Amino acid sequence: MVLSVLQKQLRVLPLFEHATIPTKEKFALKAYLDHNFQGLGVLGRGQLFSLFHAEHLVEATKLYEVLIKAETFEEFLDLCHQVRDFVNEGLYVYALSVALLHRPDCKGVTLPPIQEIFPDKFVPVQTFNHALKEAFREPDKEKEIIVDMETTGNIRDPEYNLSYYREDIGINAHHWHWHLVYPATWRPEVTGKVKDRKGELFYYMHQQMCARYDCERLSNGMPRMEPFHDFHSPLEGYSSHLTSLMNGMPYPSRPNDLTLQDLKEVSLQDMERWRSRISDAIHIGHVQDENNHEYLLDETHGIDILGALVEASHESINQHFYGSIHNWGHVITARVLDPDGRFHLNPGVMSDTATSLRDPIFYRWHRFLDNMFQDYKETLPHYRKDELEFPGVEVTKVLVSAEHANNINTFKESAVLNLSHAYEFGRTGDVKVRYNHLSHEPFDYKIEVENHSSRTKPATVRIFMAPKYDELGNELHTKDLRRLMIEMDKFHHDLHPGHNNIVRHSKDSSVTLSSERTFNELAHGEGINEHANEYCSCGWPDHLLVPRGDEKGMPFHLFVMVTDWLHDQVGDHGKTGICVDAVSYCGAKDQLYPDRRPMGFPFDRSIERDHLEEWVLPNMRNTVITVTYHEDVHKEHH
Ligand code: CUO
Repeated sequence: MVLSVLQKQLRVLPLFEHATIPTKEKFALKAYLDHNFQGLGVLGRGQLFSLFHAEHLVEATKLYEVLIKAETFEEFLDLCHQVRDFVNEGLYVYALSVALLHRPDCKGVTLPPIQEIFPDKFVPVQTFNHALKEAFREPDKEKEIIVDMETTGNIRDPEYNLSYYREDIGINAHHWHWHLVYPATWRPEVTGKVKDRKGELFYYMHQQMCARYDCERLSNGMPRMEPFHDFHSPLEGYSSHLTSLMNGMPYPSRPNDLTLQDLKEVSLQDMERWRSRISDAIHIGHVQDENNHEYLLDETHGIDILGALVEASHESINQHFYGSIHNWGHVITARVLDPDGRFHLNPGVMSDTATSLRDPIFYRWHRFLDNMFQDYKETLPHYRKDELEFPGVEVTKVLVSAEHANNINTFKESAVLNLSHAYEFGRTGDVKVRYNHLSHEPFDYKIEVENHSSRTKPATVRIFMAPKYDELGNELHTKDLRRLMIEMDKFHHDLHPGHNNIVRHSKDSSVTLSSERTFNELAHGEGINEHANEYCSCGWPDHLLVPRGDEKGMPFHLFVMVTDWLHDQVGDHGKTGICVDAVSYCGAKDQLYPDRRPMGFPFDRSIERDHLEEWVLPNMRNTVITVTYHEDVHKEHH
């Protein structure tokens, strides 16, 4: 019960109801009386909190560390009550969420969906307005009201074709939760918890988001994205139609052809300097800390070191020298309309992890960073045969079983989002928004494997997909193909001697979140479950597991590889069973990343053959399947 009180702390509405008007003096007094509050209350209420902005992060880190370190649960709760009326609203929700995820006495508490806490970060303002009007017009105050989500553009902007994807509520919520689980400023020495391979996961999760975006572009007949590469080139425009509930001002729209400007905190020249220092380090093969101590970018740790350096996170070897190129990239892009703050505009969507995926520049920016990571991967040798093979194991057949064999159907599905937890409509009936999202039919992978030995062999099954053809209809070669390979699933399976039939359902994917409970379900106690099905709200949405494909049936490679689990395992997977639902992109909470291989293996390094078929070994199998999009089919989400 106490835990559900805590979940309700995350409701934004009461933040307005109870807030005494905070004054600097009042807070200064509070900070003076209690050292816990020193350094808090810096970011004003109503300002948009950005967890890419160094100063905001310092304050948020201070708060979540205080909350995590509170010795008893009562003390923790008391601190929450004391601070919520004084600190910035967004910063409070972020810090409390991080604390909830990491306090041992909050085990089993499920975070409410961020889209219900801050629907203004997910729903266009004209839809809010529409909902308000309907709520006002309807005399029966108990009646539920549902309005349809408005669009944010039209097809005169070719990028609008992808808006259903970029503005999808599930992927934006995933991104918010990912950054909660992996705060850039996480200090294991203070919190007592090490986040295994955090830098590498930063690289891999964002690499996969870019790969998935390009699969979606090709599905829509669009060329793959053009990576960002020049800090002085004009940018494409974007309008999110979002307005902040916190301060009533829009996330500004960016017209076409603006160029990035210096901020007082960081200049474009700083960014360019950091880029060349990182690039030099990659080519020399080591980075150096502030004492000129060198760290090799070797096969085992190189990518983890680089991920932390590029982000930059607390683990960066030398933030002073290599900067914080990724985080400032978000901020500098978000502030392109008001770089010196003279107009008091909100920053654009790029500054917020719950909104940044909406903007086409997000993917181009992250692809630019990914190109650096790939430069490093290019310095590593190709995988040798003995690193790829699994002697005595042969994958003989792979089939996707759905309505039609080796075809997956996709379509649009509608779902609803409740606005009533964040917005006061003056009625008891809920006010909801109906929106459409892409989805796919459920399917099974049927994989036949021969174990030619006489012993049971524990195995890891790895499944990837990538489009067969590029935007011009040419077959993709491994050089480009490997960067489009999206992870679909990865799981453990014991191979008995002889013939094995493996059946795996799409819902069980290690990439996706199995389900998400709404605020109302949580309020009825369904969110607290200390024994089973615990998860941390981080995970790719199941409805976007499969790229859209096209109306004709778009060919995709379905690549299956079986490796030796005895080699892959890390020793403690499954130890506690907390948050192990979507491990591929989110890791396993408080555990080692449950796969010893480099993330993205075997496609993380360049492949010496042009054609996938020439490279596959008996423990791999490549099958071509189709993904068919049905414009006319429309389903309700249950
Ligand atoms: Cu997740 Cu740039 O880190 O968005």
